[in-house]
Amino acid sequence: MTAALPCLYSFRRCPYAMRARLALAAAGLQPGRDFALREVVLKAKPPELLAASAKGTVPVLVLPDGAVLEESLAIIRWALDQADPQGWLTGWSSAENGLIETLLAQNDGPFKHHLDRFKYPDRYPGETSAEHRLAALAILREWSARLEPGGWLLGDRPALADWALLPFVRQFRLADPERFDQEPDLQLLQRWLLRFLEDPAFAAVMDAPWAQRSAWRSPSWLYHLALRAEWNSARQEGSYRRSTRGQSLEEVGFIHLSAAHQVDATAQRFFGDVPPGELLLLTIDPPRLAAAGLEVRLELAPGTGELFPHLYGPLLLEAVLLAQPFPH
Ligand SMILES: N[C@@H](CCC(=O)N[C@@H](CS)C(=O)NCC(=O)O)C(=O)O
Repeated sequence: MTAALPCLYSFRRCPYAMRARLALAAAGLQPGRDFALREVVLKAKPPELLAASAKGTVPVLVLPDGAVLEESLAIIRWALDQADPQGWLTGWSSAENGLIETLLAQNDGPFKHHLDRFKYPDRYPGETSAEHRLAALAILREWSARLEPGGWLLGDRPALADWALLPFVRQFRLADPERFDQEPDLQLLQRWLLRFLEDPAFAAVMDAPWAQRSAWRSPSWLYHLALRAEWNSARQEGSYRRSTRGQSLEEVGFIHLSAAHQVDATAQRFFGDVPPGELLLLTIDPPRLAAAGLEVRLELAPGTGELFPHLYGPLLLEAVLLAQPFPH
């Protein structure tokens, strides 16, 4: 039997998750081989993530002994403890280590505060986006000045501080790239960011197997493949009543569902010819079906010898957590 692997819950576009993935990669750890990676969607967090870490943020690393690291910096330090061949955290003086801590605190504190209020004004009514942009820019100018001697925050080689701040500066730029690129007094920082954006190490953690476009399928959830047009009609009608392709709930008596591990084979068997974009994977929350008195039975599917979940009744829209294009 193979030993259980650490498990990382991650979200492709999250800057905290990006820096954790960068550190794991720098330590030479690989998803699939050294740890399992579960890509999540923030609006439908899998129950396994919430059971491990009730605060529900990513990244989270669950270790085989049950220990849970629920802060990106804790995950980074764990990774670098395994191996730190690039010297993210090794080879610095105690004064330099102090500076790394200060930069991390400045990023995760004031910079992130202003970044959010600049980038997502709708989420912060009463706040002035432009003022927060200026406050964030003042911090960026400070960081830019630090790059003067060697091109990195602490001199001529990157430290943890560089890797940990870069995904957030990238986010700042993404809010208004043209304006960022033309911003005066920021040339060194613009170059520092560009070098990161073009770095294969960054590209690697933004692509499979480090970052999947599709969410991890939880064994706690159930799934159903639906034609987009039929799902759209169901949303107008208030409930979904297709059993499987070409058959209704009324004709069959139940709706065919799949467990997480059965989705791919079901898609191949019944939906292989559906044009891209026309097939959706519905993620279903069983407790919501149960709360509405709807029964799911595990029953043998003829010809497969396999048990499949069957929903005896209509699929409530409220029980569908996600409807995502399949394959993604
Ligand atoms: N201090 C945490 C912050 C992580 C965090 O806030 N992640 C965001 C995504 S970028 C999140 O999971 N938010 C929860 C949500 O949006 O529901 C860390 O360093 O790991």
